[in-house]
Amino acid sequence: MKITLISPGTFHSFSIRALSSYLKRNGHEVYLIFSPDPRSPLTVKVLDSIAAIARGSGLVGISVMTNWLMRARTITDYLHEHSNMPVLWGGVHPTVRPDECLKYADIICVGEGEEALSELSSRIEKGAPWEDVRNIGFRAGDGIRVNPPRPLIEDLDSLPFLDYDIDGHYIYEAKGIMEVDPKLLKKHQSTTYLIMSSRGCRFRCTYCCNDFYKSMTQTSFKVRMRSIGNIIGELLRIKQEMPYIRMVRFEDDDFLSMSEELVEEFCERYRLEIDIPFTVTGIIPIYVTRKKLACLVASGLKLVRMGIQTGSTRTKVEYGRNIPNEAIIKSARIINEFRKEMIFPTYDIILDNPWESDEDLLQTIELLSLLPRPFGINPFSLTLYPGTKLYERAKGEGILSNEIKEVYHKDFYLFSPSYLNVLILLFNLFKVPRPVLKILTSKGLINMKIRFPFILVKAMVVLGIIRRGIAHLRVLGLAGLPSFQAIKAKLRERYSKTVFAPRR
Ligand code: B12
Ligand code: SF4
Repeated sequence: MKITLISPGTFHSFSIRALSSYLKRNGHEVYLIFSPDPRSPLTVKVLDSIAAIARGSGLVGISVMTNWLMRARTITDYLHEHSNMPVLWGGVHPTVRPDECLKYADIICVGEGEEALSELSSRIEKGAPWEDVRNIGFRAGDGIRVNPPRPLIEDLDSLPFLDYDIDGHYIYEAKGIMEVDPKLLKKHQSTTYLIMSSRGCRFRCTYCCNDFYKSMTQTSFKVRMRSIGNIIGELLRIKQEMPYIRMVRFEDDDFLSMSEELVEEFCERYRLEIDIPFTVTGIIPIYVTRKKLACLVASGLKLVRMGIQTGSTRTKVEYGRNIPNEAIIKSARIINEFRKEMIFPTYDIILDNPWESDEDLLQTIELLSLLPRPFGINPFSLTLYPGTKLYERAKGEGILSNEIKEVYHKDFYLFSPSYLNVLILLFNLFKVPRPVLKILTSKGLINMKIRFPFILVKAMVVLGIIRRGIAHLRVLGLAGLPSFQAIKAKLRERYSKTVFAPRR
């Protein structure tokens, strides 16, 4: 059967590439459409082209994160107006908000999609009833019906690699839809290849979807790992098919939860068979050990991004990640031992938490002042995604007055330019000397509740990017440096206005 899958906001969609390979292996004909930019306008021309590519599909599937809901809706409404193809939504938002998504989509998939979509497609193709397929939901009578979840796929090695065959792949941008050819693939792929070696996380932070997933599937805190051979196999293929890849980026929720023995096995094979510099974007402090780091650095690890989120003892408990500051400092010190071989690490910090007091933020500032330099900060404005415990708390306390604005369309890069937030951002640029910090954190100054002009925050962010660029050049030269296109896209993603409605 012909199936068209759409990623409305990223070219690096693991989900639709994984689903596509799985469906192809089961004999289906799959077309993929990507929007590399979640803010590119959905013009009527673009929507017409999507409808034309999808024409004749037995199913059109859209991957939906919360911030893509309106885009998914625009595409779905258009397809409903101009065709009779059933539209199926899957991904994190339909999983946490099935009722809301079924106002627009004909069918939804909750949780993992490979087996559910494949079974659904085969049944539709044969004209057989599909209403009992597990993980699938649909409108029934006055309400909705969501079938029971199926067990998670335990053997990740049994899944085919991501679909990077460019036949039948399209990209849409404001100027229209283009067929992916090797040149366009290279342009959007840039020089970095994104990979996941596992699914799941041992934690269940109260602002993250993992908490919901675990309750839904009644699973423990297990991380499902691919075998090292399987990961190396994917990368060997990429090395051969995309010789321009200069950097591999592991996007796992928690890459370092691997045992030291597994890390050693990975490092040995990676160094011998792949030998491309790599970065790891998801690190939880308690899993950092000197042995793991030394081994990874010797195999080409060049950058790590670690989640700190807060230095406040109280907030840590509320976030469900009670990692003591001593453990964070210890991990940061270990990472710092490798500063000559690596680009300085970056640490995620969550700002704008409505339940945090000045005292909590001062504890975060204190923690940052104790971390060995150099490092950078990724400041995020707390976004209360549906399905998370913090969202439920905020709803219960009446904190969210306009969910569309404050959640669905929230820009988590745009944090409030308050005095203490800007003070935290200073650590992204340089070491703040203790005596200066003492003055800056004095009660008198804090109580003045100064708010800086937003342009200052933007300037600080840009300076931070320049600082990272210089560090990158020092360690890696031009290898793996994002292309001008990629930087432009990133800045656009951060600072341009989102367009949801179709434009004529
Ligand atoms: C890798 C990743 C990314 C990648 C790719 C994102 C993507 N959508 O493909 C990148 C780096 C681009 C990214 C960016 C962002 N991400 Co992100 N990301 C992840 C991460 C770590 C893994 C997702 C993944 O690819 N898993 C592997 C694939 C195979 O699984 P999957 O996506 O869940 O897909 C399966 C099912 O959901 C289902 N499915 C998915 N789509 C569809 C479609 C159909 C038709 C069907 C039938 C089934 C189906 O089947 C798939 C296969 O089993 C998750 C955390 C997590 N653990 O899920 C966060 C997560 C998805 N990201 C999140 C967020 C918030 C973002 C950002 C908005 C901000 C940020 N933190 O950087 C940006 C958005 C960028 C943008 N352009 O809009 C949130 C989303 C929350 C929400 N409610 O929407 C998550 C859940 C993390 C969290 N905080 O809870 N992200
Ligand atoms: S550690 Fe990261 S991925 Fe894991 S539950 Fe917490 S926020 Fe989510």
